[in-house]
Amino acid sequence: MPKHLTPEQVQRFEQEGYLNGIPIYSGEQLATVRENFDKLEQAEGRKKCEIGLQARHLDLPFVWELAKTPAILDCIEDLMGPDVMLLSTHFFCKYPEFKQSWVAWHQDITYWGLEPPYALTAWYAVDDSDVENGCMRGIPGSHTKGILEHGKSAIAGNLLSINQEAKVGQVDDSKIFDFVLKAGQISIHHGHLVHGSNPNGSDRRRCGLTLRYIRPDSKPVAANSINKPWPAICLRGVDKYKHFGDPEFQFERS
Ligand SMILES: O=C(O)CCC(=O)C(=O)O
Repeated sequence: MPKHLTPEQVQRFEQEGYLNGIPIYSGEQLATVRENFDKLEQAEGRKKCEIGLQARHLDLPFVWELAKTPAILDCIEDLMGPDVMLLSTHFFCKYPEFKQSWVAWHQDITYWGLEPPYALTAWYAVDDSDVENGCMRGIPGSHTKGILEHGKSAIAGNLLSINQEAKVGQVDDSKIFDFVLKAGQISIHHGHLVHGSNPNGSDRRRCGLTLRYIRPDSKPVAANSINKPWPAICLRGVDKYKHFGDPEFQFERS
């Protein structure tokens, strides 16, 4: 039996490549994450917060706590098995004043330099995320089609690290899934799922924290899109491969 998901959810994930609307935090925990992010935003500035906050679980306890939240890890374990490593964390924050910012269609795993190329992302909604403020969107079932060719986007404002864009051709709007989430919920997507997001057309912030998980057998074999070694760490089960060095934390972690 799965630990957190239903067998139907596990099956749906296999078919569609994603799950949506899984409640994780509410009440005080939800508010604490939001307060912590608001402070971080004040300290770092909004431009940096768009996509400049990578691997901050190494210096911010609230990000570390989220990454190892048992309910999230239970879901990940249900989908990938008992050995779970955190590859990294990355905020994606879209503000009303940066009207051009969007995320082109892409598959996460393309530029991560991992072999086997397998990863899952839990996208934690710090804020409510909906069609108006540019929630994530994805193409159901696209994770089964292998890795597509990626080129450069011709449209300004693509937040992805090297302006990558998957060559998906014309996508039928009626087939696209919108990841509408309430703050405190997560979606989970497969590393091969084609996904992206539109600009924020509202007057509200849309902040999400991506938590990237892999199995210990995935090995870093090529350069990656963050241009430094992944700060991967085992959170569940056993890492018998030791493909990654121990990341340095800037606080006494529990
Ligand atoms: O948050 C977004 O708009 C996009 C997130 C994304 O592309 C990802 O999780 O890889």
